[in-house]
This record gives sequence, C-alpha cells and structure tokens, in this order.
Amino acid sequence: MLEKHQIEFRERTRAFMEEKILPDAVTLDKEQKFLDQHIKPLTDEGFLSMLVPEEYGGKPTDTICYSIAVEEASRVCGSTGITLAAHNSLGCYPILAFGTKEQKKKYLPRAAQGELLAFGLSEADAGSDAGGTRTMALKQENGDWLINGSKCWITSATRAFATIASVKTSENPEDKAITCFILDKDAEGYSVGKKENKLGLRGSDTAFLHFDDLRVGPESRLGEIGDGFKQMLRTLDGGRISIAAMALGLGQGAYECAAKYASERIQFGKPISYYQAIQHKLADMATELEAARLLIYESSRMKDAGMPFGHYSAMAKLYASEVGTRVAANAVRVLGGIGCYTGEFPAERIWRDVKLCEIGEGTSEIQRLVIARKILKGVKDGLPL
Ligand code: COS
Repeated sequence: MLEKHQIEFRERTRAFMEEKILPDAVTLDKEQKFLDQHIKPLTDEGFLSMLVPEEYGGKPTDTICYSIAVEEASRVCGSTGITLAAHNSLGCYPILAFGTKEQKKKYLPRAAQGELLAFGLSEADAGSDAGGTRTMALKQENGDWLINGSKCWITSATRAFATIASVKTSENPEDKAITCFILDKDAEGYSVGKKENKLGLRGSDTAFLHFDDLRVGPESRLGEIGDGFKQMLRTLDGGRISIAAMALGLGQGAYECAAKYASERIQFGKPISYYQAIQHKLADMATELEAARLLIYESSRMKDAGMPFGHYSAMAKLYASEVGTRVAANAVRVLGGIGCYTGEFPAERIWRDVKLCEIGEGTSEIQRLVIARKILKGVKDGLPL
C-alpha cells in the first residue's frame, strides 16, 4: 500500500506529465530531438533533484516517489523516463554516496538546477563484464591523472556537464583496480562522439564519450583508488529500480492504449474487448504490471530502510522489463495493423522504447546471475531461502 503523500505525489505527477510532456512525445521520437524544452519544467517540479538534499538545492523524496516519477514520465514518454532515471540514479547518486563535500558542493546544485549528469561505465569490451574497463588513468608526478579511452552507450552524453566514469588506475592487467572520476565536459581532451541512431527512446541522446589525454587533478577522483568497481555496482543496484519503474510506466502506457482501443474497435458487430482472446490479454497485462509495481515498491522500501536490496532490485528490474516488453508486444497485437504501422497510437513507440529495459543497466541474464548468486550464498550460509 502506498502512503497518503505517495498517492498525492502520483496524482500531481501524472497531471504534470500529461500536460507538459505527453504533447511532445511523438515529435521527440519521430525527429530524434533531445527533450531540451522539458528540462526547465522538470527542474522546476523537482524531478531532476529527487535524490539531492535540500542543502544542495534539491527536493528530496523517498525512493517510492522517485519510482513513481520515473513510471509516470515513462507512461507518456520513455525518453523523458530514461533521462530522469540516468540523471538521478546514475549521475547524482554516486556523487551523493561517494563524493567529498567539495564535490557535492560543486556538482549537486548545478544538477538540481537542471544541468544533466552522465554515467560512464560501458565500453566496447566492457558491457556485462563491467570490470573489463580499458580506459586508463595514469598518475603523473605532480599528482594529476592523465586519462585516455572511450565510453559508449552514454545516456544524455551530448548534454551532460559532467560524467562519472570508471577507469583503470593500474597498468597491470592482473590488477582489477578501477577508480571513478568526475570528468567535466568543458575540460580539454573530453569530447562527445557519435550519437546513436536508436530503435527507441529516440528523444534521449545516447553517444560515445572520448577522453584524449584528459588531465584532471586529484580532486576529481571519487572515493579511494580501487573503489570504483564496487561504487559502480552499488550505483547500479539503485539504478535498476529506476529502469524497472521505466519498464513499468511504458508497459502501463501500452496496456491503457490496448484496453481503450479494444473497447472502441468494432469487429463482427462487437467491440473486440467482448472476445475472451482479448480479455485474457488485458487481464494478464494488468496482473503482471501490478506484480511488477509491488516488486518495485518493495525494493524501494528496502533501499530506504538501509537493507541489502541489490538482489531485490535485480528481481524488480528483471521482472518489470520482461513484463513491459511482453505487455507492449501484446498491445501491438491488440491494435493489429494500426498498432504497428501508424503513429496514431503509442503502442508501437512503446514497443520500441521498452526493449532497452531488458538490456540497459544489466541484461536480464545479468539480473538472473545477481539473483542466483544471492540464492546460492544463502544455501552456503544455511539461510532460509
Ligand atoms: N555492490 C557493491 N559491491 C559489489 C556488488 C554490489 N552490488 N556486487 C559485487 N560487489 C563486489 C564483490 O563483493 C566483490 O568484492 P571483493 O573483491 O571485495 O570480494 C567485487 O565487487 C567483485 O565482485 P564479483 O567478483 O562478483 O564481480 P564480477 O566481475 O563477477 O561481476 C557482475 C559481477 C556480473 C554482477 C557485474 O559485473 C555486473 O553487474 N555486470 C553488469 C554491468 C552492467 O549492468 N552493465 C550495463 C551498464 S549500463 S549503465
């Protein structure tokens, strides 16, 4: 059950997303235009500072409200959903969790004012194997670091004023030492590469980042040398709740579209919702979406309670993203030719958008691996399963 403030938050958020975001969703997708015009209204409502403490200009909320925000944004526009998720969970969170006071003061007020942050983990050879990072930071005699390498699949790369990036800080191939740095976009040697032409989420920019003899001082290092891998994995534990919420919102949008269409579309003299083949699809959609929602709420509660929640957020992400994909595919089937080939209804866009949720921030296979490791550790330690 949601608390009163969470129910009210959903009502306000839904009204905002429908009024301010929904009208542009089709154009953003069709023209692959970044959602610049939405940044100010999203900032004013606090959606870009949901994890940032008030002392840094944020409007902090609990994780359930944050999940609701990502869900409601994604219900009308997946590109807005992913922009919120990446900025808050992957951009603000690591600075908040691992940054020094100076780093928080430098980056969080700007982030709260609507300047986007990005997260640079993936590389051409480091996807699921997040520790396979090749980007290298070499320490210079004066204490600076010289960084060379490239990151890929970076959400909001074209707009972000800084990126939290994982790099190797040891030349020894046996040594996994990975360290995170906060890298400023305006630094010499930092450049934004090719923007991807994506299947979905086309109103969110995804691009390469290149670091070419990028020199930073020790004040750019996040936490201790060698802590970067665990920082990234902890960040992803939380990020996966937001990807689950995104998949849920997209699925919800597809389900509502299918239910409405089925009630209006007449075939054989009756609305197609009269036929059990369609009714069963709608019933499965509603049931699975609600189950996904409960997993998201529970992992959000566990996170806020300070409990270990990584396996739970992996479950939420695994389940919600597979449900979202299934619901969107079934919504397209309910809509038939109209679902696939016209832009009049959102089902087709959602179907393309939601696929990313099974891949980004760890594939479904990686989520199963994280969950299975937790199960088997429980077996080893004699804990109840
Ligand atoms: N939080 C903090 N620390 C964690 C952690 C977590 N969630 N999960 C593992 N660790 C720690 C381990 O305890 C271990 O510490 P010690 O060396 O002190 O024992 C260390 O990190 C290495 O863990 P592990 O050996 O399990 O690492 P693996 O290389 O086997 O990788 C997976 C683990 C596969 C789970 C990880 O690489 C992963 O999540 N990959 C997917 C990455 C991903 O989502 N990429 C997409 C990014 S899109 S933004």
